[in-house]
Amino acid sequence: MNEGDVALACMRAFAGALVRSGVGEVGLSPGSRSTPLALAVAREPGLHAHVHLDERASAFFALGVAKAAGHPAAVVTTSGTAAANLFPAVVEASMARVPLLLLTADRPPELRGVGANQTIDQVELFGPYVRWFVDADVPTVSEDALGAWGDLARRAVARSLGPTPGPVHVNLPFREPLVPSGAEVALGGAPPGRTIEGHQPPPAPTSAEIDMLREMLSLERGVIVAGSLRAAGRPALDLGERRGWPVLGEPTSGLRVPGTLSTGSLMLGDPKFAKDHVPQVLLQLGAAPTSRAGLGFAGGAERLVIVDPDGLVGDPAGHADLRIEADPASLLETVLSDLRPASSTSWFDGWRRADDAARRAVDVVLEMWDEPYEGRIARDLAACLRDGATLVVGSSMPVRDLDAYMAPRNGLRVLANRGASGIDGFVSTVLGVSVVAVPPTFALCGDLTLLHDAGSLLWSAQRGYDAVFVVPNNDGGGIFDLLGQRALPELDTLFVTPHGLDLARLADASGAGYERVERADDLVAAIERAAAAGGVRIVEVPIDRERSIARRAEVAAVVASALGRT
Ligand SMILES: Cc1ncc(C[n+]2csc(CCOP(=O)(O)OP(=O)(O)O)c2C)c(N)n1
Ligand SMILES: [Mg+2]
Repeated sequence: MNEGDVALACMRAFAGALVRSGVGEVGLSPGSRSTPLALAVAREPGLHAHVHLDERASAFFALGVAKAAGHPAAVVTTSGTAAANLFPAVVEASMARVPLLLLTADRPPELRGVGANQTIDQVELFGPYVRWFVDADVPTVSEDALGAWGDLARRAVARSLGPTPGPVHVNLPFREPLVPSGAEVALGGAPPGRTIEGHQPPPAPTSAEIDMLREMLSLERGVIVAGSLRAAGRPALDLGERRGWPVLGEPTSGLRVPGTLSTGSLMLGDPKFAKDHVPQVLLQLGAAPTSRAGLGFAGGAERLVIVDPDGLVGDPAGHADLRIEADPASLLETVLSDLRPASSTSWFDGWRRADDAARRAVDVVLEMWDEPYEGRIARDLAACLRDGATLVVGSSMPVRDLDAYMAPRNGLRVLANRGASGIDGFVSTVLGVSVVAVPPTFALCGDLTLLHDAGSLLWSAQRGYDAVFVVPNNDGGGIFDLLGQRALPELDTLFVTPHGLDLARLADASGAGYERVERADDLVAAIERAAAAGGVRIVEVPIDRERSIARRAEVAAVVASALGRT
């Protein structure tokens, strides 16, 4: 029996308790110091190890799993910069409230701070971005080792789930020899039983908060805006119906469903419409709106009420008159029955007429254009997927285009890394989601977003995942054409960064399937072919930047004129 045998036995107790706490998927990367943990994970029948070369990708992969499952996934790394590579996904998980277990191997205390190879200070490595940090003991045979390691795993899972879900870091020091001899080690104590914790509910709102909410909800001209949310639920729609308030659900809210506005962001982008429709109260559920127009509209409301289960930063401009940390569905259900029906339907009818007119006008113009346009790609992709599908959408223009152009529908789940809105780790996130979602998982992302995580595509495209990436390729970050940087002489070199890279060759090198779509009408058939073929596939849609800028202006003009006629 050596140190490696003891460490493996303890890590097996830890891994077994992870399974009993509902953890199933683990991202894992090669390394020596993590040997006992890696072996324990691989040898635990209830855990599925997904091997990634790059720890950053591995962490985003686990984030994708956890985001789709609503339950933590784990990521295992060796020591040193391997552990530091988890940071971007940790930040995203923290800000988007995604439960994640970070299991980093480390040197034992006597080898820290003395210049040992591949050793950095891993204590509290992720600072305020984790909900809990534990520097575990070096594994030893003790009276209650089974109970203690099991308990550590169980507590880590529980802390990742609440009260505010997020990442938990367990730093695990191991002494050499790290490789077990194969000798059996009998650990003392008994493992804790099966305890699967769910999300812990936020504290109940006070009666003063509820009274104030009722008062706000009794105003006549209200609008409900749902940003990123774990579960918005039916009560928001019931509230809209009862009070005659339009509901504008961002795709990631789960509330872009029939009965809600179809072109809300495009309408709010029309200055005249926004000016004529300032609400007495805007009820924001979850995160702040993604679009500038939505943000401006929320900021211009006479009163702003925010209901969010996690206290997400949902009020960047600091306008809120009332903020309640509560689950929107149950809170709204509580107050719904006390609210009287709207006294007139004119406010609601005005919004509905405008939305119908804008939708019709936008659809007509999108159908007229033969060449691909990002707005139509977003609209058609969201519309063509089967019920039960999951769509992961990248930051930059794709998330905004989906918000602007997606028609309400049931049966589609939309996910995005919008906690910190990075363009990093996208491919890995999608592949993680694909482990949980109905296959295949669909993704919409820009070319830079795909390239940022190209390593993950190279590593994972042939590892049995099922995902279709639809990539409007405008040769760089087209978003900068729509921002103030457009006026700078350095627009291309410092901001858009055209790369000229051939995505077909990237697909070829990684073994991913590939198809290029040149005409707008051909996209849906290409997506269906890719989905039917299985595996990881890229559908590239070339976009001309200058033409896209002109098309966006044309859509805005068409919307303005349709709204002007209502
Ligand atoms: C990790 C990270 N680095 C940089 C940025 C800043 N950024 C926001 S959008 C963007 C360009 C994205 O380009 P692409 O994915 O091609 O989408 P497009 O703008 O063309 O729609 C960049 C660099 C970011 N959000 N995240
Ligand atoms: Mg781009």
